[in-house]
Amino acid sequence: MRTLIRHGTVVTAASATPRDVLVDGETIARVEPGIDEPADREVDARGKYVIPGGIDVHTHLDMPLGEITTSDDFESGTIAAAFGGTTSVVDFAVQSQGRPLAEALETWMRKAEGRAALDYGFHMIVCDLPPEREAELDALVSEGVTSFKLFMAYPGRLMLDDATIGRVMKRAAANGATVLMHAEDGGAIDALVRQALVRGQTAPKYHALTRPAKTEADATRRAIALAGRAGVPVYIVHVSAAEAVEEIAAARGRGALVWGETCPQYLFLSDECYDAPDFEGAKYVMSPPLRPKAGQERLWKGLAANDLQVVATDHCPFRMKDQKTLGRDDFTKIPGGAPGIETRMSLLYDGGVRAEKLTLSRWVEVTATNPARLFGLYPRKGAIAPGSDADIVVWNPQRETTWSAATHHMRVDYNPYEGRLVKGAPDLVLSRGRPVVDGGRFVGRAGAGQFLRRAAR
Ligand code: DUC
Ligand code: ZN
Ligand code: ZN
Repeated sequence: MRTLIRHGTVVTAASATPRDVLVDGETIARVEPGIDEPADREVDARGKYVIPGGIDVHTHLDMPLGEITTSDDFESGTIAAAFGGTTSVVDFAVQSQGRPLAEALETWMRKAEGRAALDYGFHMIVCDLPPEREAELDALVSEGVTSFKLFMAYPGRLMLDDATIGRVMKRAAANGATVLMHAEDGGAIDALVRQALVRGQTAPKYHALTRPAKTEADATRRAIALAGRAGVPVYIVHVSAAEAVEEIAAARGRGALVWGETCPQYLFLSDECYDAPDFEGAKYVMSPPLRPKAGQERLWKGLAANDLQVVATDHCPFRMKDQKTLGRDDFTKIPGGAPGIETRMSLLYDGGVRAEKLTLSRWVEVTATNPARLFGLYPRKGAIAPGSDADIVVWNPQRETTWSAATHHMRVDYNPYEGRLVKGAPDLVLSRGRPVVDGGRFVGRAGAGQFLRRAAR
């Protein structure tokens, strides 16, 4: 099957130029002006942008948390992602304490296989690793799982001590993996949480009040120091606080190998959401929490100036109806996380490019190209170039969407951006040359997605 996309503006991380794109089978064959070749399908992209499909390197599909599970699985989640202009996800396999890492990978492979409509890869969340089992990390790298997420928060569950973090980092330095860090000071937060509960402070807003920005900034600084000692690059996930951006910017200024990811919720929503009446604030219970509005400009500037390199979603959906309500009388029991896999590209286009905070190329770079570069997928993904996978979005800058739980495709009963009007949406989404979303309809297939073996550094 050959598809010729004509008369569009091809936007890459480097340029925005009028080009035609010829797709042959699963890959891009030519990117040139005025291609005149026969094709099975011609797409008129006049007035539209032709961009590499979005890559969301931070999702939690079908993820158990205690007795419950995130409400999107690999089918519903990747379909929703496609509607939003994303064509690949990198999700997190989670090690069970004391169990082999390979077992977690197998479990997550089974969750995705036959269900994912888009290509998918995995990071591994490592929550315990005695020295004699470090070789398991090397085995993951050979399987294409080339990044490990570690936690500095959630003592007793996911948090690692500095010695273990140091060992995993050294091993990653040697086997070419990258370390992702959840940077929040778990000890300090736990103390604040216990105090709040003693005082009877149980409402959702206390989730945010017990995780102050300083706990994020302090942990960020420590993560960078530990990574520096081990000689491994560290990618700080879900950066929410201006103070944490300062730590990353300062370290990069000193030449440290550190990258920062933020998420739309931290760019567009603020801690005022926790003042919502009744239990509504639970919609925004996530870690790190939403921060004061005043700090958002620092995140935007950080993205524009390359202090931060990636916008991913941390898509971690739980229903309000019967999941978030588990914490009605105790904020510590509210499952943390919010949906966003579908809304990322349009929010960033509307509130970033149209608002003149990001250039078109930077929008593509932080949503697709950098995620591919940092996680071993480039130039197969994240590029519009001959030889790259034909993961292509024809982006209509005029198409409007009013985000709502009533019409979105994520399998969750609320949308954090309910009622927000955005301009810019995909007209056509191709995954390895095959249409998955066309004119607002899903035309792909659950199970068509392939596992992405990612390269090490
Ligand atoms: N960290 C994440 O990255 N996602 C969900 C919860 C968390 O703490
Ligand atoms: Zn995290
Ligand atoms: Zn996450």
